[in-house]
Amino acid sequence: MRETVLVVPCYNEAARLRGDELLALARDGDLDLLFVDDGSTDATAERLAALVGRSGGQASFLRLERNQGKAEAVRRGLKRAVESGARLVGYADADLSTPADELARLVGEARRRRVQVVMGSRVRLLGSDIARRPARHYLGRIFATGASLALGVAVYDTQCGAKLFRVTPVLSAALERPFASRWAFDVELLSRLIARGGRPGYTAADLVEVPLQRWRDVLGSKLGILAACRAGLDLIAIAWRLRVSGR
Ligand SMILES: Nc1nc2c(ncn2[C@@H]2O[C@H](COP(=O)(O)OP(=O)(O)OP(=O)(O)O)[C@@H](O)[C@H]2O)c(=O)[nH]1
Ligand SMILES: [Mg+2]
Repeated sequence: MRETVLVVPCYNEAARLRGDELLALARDGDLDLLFVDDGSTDATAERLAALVGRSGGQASFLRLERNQGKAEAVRRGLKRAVESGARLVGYADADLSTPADELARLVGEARRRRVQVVMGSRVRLLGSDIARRPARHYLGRIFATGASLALGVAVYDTQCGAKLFRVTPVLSAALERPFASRWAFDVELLSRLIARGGRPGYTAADLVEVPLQRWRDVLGSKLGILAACRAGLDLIAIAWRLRVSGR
């Protein structure tokens, strides 16, 4: 595999998957794609097989037999990418909510900067085009405040599905066991990466958020109000675990 591998978790994405744009990103950005078919029951597997077939060896896919949720799909993909010898790994949503050119910019930042983690951040600045439904935006602000309190690090947006990680022993250790949270796993992953107590890990200076110029809320999200509530509970559980057992 190439030095940079982008994991794309896919659950019933036959309709939303932006296959050609992802392949173009791989070609132009000199990276490999690893699709994780998360037990899809629609035509996702067929679409992925076709994409892999015309990727010139730049895409592969991992199939999970039953649906395990985005957290486990991403973890399994990242683990596979690390084991394949990649030096920089990351993940992005199949619907390209974070557009391909923005992903390319994040990859560039991660390659260039001396940091361990680069995260896309949906900051609504004048001059940028972050199209999110108002309810999502405000719920997101509440969630980010909770995430910052839980982590003890000020972070604007933990839930944007575009992140890159330098491959280090700290990252490998963080991917070892499944996440306890299904919907707040990005926060749980960060909690595993940040040094705490005597455990080695990153400081806030090792992590950067890059404000995105463009981001789109793509219809067809499978994240409903129930999942949003569960994400809140997940956050409380993460904060609790950090305070009580330090991990
Ligand atoms: N919802 C969901 N997504 C999954 C699952 N497994 C993998 N994914 C992938 O995770 C990515 C994000 O899915 P979305 O349903 O858009 O959820 P989201 O982006 O976290 O939330 P929204 O802000 O509502 O769009 C997509 O690439 C999905 O295919 C799963 O079990 N459930
Ligand atoms: Mg989405």
